[in-house]
Amino acid sequence: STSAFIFDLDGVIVDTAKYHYLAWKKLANELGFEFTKEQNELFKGVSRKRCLEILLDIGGVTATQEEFNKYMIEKNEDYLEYIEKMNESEILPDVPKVLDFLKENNIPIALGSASKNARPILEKVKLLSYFDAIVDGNDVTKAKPDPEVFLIAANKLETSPEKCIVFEDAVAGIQAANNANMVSIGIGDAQILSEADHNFNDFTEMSLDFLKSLMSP
Ligand code: B16
Ligand code: MG
Repeated sequence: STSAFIFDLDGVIVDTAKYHYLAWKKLANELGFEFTKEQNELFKGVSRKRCLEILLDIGGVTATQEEFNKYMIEKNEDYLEYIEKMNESEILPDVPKVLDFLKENNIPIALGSASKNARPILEKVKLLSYFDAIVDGNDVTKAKPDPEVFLIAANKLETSPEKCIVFEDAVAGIQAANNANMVSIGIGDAQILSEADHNFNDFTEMSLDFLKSLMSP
């Protein structure tokens, strides 16, 4: 089988973390407490349900199951209002260049994201057609650092895990890639993503020669 590339969404292809933050902050304020940008770091790569559990913990708020479900819906509706206004200008630097290069080399490409909103976001920024497979929050039962999301992606691309290269911005995502026996590439702070096989601040720092070197002959 050939090599394949798997992209995380939030923090790798687009910066939707800022919209997640605004929506969580609104909910926190409504519940009577503050939610900071620093605290939002803990939410990266984490499922919506887990994020709400952490948020309520931060605020020291207890919720009934009914309230919990209501907060989940409220947060997502606010988040979707931001997504609605997204366009190509929000694609992170050099992402199209990397996707085009992989396409030119006939390399299969998958998305491996914790988000249940991955498809509409890729549609909004007009990148959906690049992906041969999409695995997102609707497909998985176990969250990163469990390797499930990336293993399903490898399976869909009909390649073996060892042939897969994963781009991730979250610690749990790098761990998930490592747990899947894939090559892990950290996009972001190398100190935070120190478990990755390779590190880059963003795609502008990654040469096409480096990408080529990851492709099996
Ligand atoms: P949703 P990724 C993750 O996306 C985000 O980093 C995380 O902050 C968010 O809570 C999660 O998706 C779920 O998103 O509420 O849209 O289902 O980084 O795995 O692409
Ligand atoms: Mg991410």
